[in-house]
Amino acid sequence: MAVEQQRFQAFTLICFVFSLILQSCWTLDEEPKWDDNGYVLYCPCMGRFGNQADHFLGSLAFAKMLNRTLAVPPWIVYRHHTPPYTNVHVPYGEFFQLEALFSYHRVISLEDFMEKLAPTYWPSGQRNAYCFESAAQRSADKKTCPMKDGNPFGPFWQYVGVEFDKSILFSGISFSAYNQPHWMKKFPPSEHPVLALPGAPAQFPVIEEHVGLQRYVVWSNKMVKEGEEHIAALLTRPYVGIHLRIGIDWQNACKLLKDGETGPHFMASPQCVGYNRQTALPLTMTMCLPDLAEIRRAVKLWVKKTSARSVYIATDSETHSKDIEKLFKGKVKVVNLQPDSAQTDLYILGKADHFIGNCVSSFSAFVKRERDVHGLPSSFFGMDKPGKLKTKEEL
Ligand SMILES: Nc1nc2c(ncn2[C@@H]2O[C@H](COP(=O)(O)OP(=O)(O)O)[C@@H](O)[C@H]2O)c(=O)[nH]1
Ligand SMILES: *[C@@H]1O[C@H](CO)[C@@H](O)[C@H](O)[C@H]1NC(C)=O
Ligand SMILES: [Mg+2]
Repeated sequence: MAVEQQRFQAFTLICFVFSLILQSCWTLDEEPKWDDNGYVLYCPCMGRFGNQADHFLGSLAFAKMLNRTLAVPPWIVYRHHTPPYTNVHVPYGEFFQLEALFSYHRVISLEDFMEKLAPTYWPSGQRNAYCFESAAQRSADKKTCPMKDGNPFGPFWQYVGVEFDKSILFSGISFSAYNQPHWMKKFPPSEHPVLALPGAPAQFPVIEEHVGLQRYVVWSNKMVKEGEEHIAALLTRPYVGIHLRIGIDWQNACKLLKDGETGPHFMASPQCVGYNRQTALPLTMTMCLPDLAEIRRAVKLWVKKTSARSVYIATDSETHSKDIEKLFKGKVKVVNLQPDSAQTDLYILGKADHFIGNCVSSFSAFVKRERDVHGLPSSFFGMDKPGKLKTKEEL
């Protein structure tokens, strides 16, 4: 009996301690602590996923530079041709692990920031918008930041649940490391706890210094599971993944290059021509908009080099799968999924044994950066060896 009772007491004690631990974990999880060094908020309001990802890396670096917590925004997905025909705001954690960012810098999801911190520490009535004077020039009184003007700006802050009370303008300052002291002096966190910006505090394309931050962008378990299932079901290794960026918007973009209205630095192209403007390699039309002949040439080359048994085609429009199949007389399986979510394509391309991307595309750039982190090989249409002028291929 006494033994029974002792056991019972020990059990209660253990339960009690356990519940305390659970409780404190729970409270930690429920109540993130306010950061006295302040926050950076921004709208990923420029471009689609690839552009937003480039901007994300720069913004992460900017927040770290100011030692402010980054409120990580959702991805803006434009669904104008499929239901619900509006912008969808996808929390960062749906695609990637928020926790993986912690090893670089302090972050919180913008959704959590709004739900758990904003009501107490950034209440309505104290919500300042920060923007360049030049941006405010477009407003009626020339002094108001255009935070919610038009799409995607309006729907974004609507989703976040923010009305801005006041605008604070700045000029003659950039987001580069050189300006760090200026930012600290101009906007000390004690007086400006939350820097809310209409766009990313970063450049497009991502600067060379920040390319490596890709290592902290780690797929969510959900994406890994889904992606791995597709790979297992559809593909036989080794497989070559290709990104065909050839749709009508891209044809129009590449016209600028054709018409000589842009130099070798055009959108994401520094990833293959080099970041230095003085030493950048030429950017050719084939690199921007590969024709069928180039697509066939490159696929054939890399399938042969890697002894690939399948080819995965991700595309913004046509797949050219019949033409590619013909190259191998049925010996190589040619797969395209045309998934509902572009991230599925990104995942599968990222895991390929070889990747052929489009040098000018930031969608390709995302894949290239991720593969570089993991030491996986990539090339581009029109450039078999990134960063090298001509390649003597021994096919
Ligand atoms: N699923 C899928 N979508 C693509 C593909 N290529 C382009 N897209 C879509 O087109 C968008 C292109 O915009 P962005 O990501 O900014 O890259 P960029 O315009 O090529 O620099 C992507 O975000 C996708 O929504 C592709 O291969 N697969
Ligand atoms: C950066 O911010 C963190 C959290 O607020 C703080 O603990 C740390 O001391 C700060 N670092 C510097 C260099 O100010
Ligand atoms: Mg784009």
